[in-house]
Amino acid sequence: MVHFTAEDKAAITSLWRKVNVEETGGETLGRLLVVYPWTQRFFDNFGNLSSASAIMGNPKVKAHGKKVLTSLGQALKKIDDLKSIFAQLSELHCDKLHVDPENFKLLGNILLIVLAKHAGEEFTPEVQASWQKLMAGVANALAYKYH
Ligand code: HEG
Repeated sequence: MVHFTAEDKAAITSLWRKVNVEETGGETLGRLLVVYPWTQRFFDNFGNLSSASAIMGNPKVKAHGKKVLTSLGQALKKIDDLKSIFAQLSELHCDKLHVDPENFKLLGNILLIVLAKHAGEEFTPEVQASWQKLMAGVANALAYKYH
């Protein structure tokens, strides 16, 4: 189980306060679909995903990216209890969406890259370590109900 220290929590929330969920969410999901094109198969009802610029400008990608980051933001309020926070979403991604849980790790790492790009100096090694821990915990929680 991932344990978050007081320093982790402070580092996570201080960066989170500056995140625009729509912009960062859209860029994260868009880059996931560009960098790992096989992830596009889960979004075959999203319209035009034919090129990097089509993906990055696709309004459904932006809207869904916002949804994912909003859900992450909710989870931050109960960071010591990620497993219960994500229990329902874990069941949904497993039973209904059939998303391979490996993809949660990929998305976490893409999010880290997008955060780093926007945060500049504030993205210290310590901040990165806390965020990597968070996204590992989230990926773990989302995979927990898989069977
Ligand atoms: Mg998932 C739906 C959260 C990673 C594919 N995802 C959703 C929903 C939320 C969510 C809140 C809406 C659920 C609902 O409608 O009740 N997703 C979420 C988080 C993370 C994540 C927090 C990781 C941090 N999702 C993820 C990944 C993939 C994926 C990596 C696939 C590569 N999600 C996916 C799909 C849907 C959702 C296909 C349904 C989209 C739709 O058609 O509306």
